[in-house]
Amino acid sequence: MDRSLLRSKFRGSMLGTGVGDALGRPVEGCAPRLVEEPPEFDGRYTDDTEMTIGVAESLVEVGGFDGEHMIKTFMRNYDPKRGYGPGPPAVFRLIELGERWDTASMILFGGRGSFGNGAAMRAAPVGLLYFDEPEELRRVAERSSLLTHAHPLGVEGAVIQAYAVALAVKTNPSSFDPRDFLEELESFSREEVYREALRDAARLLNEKADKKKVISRLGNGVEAFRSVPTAVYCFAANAESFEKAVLYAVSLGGDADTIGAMAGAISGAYHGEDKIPVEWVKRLEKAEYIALLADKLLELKLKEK
Ligand code: F2R
Ligand code: MG
Ligand code: MG
Repeated sequence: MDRSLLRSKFRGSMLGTGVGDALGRPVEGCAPRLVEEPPEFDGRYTDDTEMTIGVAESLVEVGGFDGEHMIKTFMRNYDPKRGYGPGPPAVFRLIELGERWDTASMILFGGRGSFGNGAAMRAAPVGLLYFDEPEELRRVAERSSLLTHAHPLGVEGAVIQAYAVALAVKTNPSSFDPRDFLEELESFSREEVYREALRDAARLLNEKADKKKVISRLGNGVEAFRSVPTAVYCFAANAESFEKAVLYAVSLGGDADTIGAMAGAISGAYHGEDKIPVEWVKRLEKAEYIALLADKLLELKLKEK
């Protein structure tokens, strides 16, 4: 693939995360019926984008994955005003109190670890850097997830989100089939909960299901398994337009910023930067820096070759 197309796709995915997150922020936690109009876009992003920036910064600064560096980057960037779930800040506190960085997340939720979508929502940079190396993608998605989300379903959510971004980078929109896309994700997944949800997503596509049915079958919650397949579906059912995919994602309400961020990451990787409405990118906080991180991820990718 030519370098300028890859650059546009890397930028599209990173900016798409920020745009989807900022668009969903004002309606996070709302019932879908309250999100009938597109929310006002003020460009302010939340923990989803802050952590995605952290993943990208760490991969770029180290030149690959280093768990201790990545968790310290999350801790350095942590701004409580960004609306974090309870899990990650609890892990940061445990580490500050002397807990080991590589086991702290396992203490959460009675020793089961978190299955929240907090690792999946930040997985786009992993999907970009390893878009043509599926085994390495899985390894890094798992290990970067484990830093805060140790439950197998939290981890697998991050793997699927990263792989969806990777597939979107590789896909040429002129020959895209959403059913093949869902099937490939399903065959990559190692957890039956996700395989079943991805099969459900394909059925919903065939049925041209309404929003109520999509929410009741796939979910719009904070659990990774009730939001990652939903975000994938939002992209697959609206692949013709970035704008349509993210507006549809946030219109589902519930965890709207996160479903918006994940659908935006996939859709942005598929369409590239130029298909994201210019007004949204102009208003997005730190858009230039986010685009620069995308460029640095691409430089690193091309250096590896
Ligand atoms: N936290 C929010 N939004 C709340 C409102 C923010 C408000 N607008 C504001 O500005 O203050 N959003 C962000 O959190 C979600 C990601 O959460 P994450 O990082 O996964 O957190 P956590 O705590 O690990 O998991 C979330 C919840 O899931 C349930 N849960 C997880 N594992 C569980 C387990 N093993 N057993 C039982 N329950 C489990 C818990 O309720 C967790 O608190 C994103 O939406 C992001 O935008
Ligand atoms: Mg958020
Ligand atoms: Mg959220």
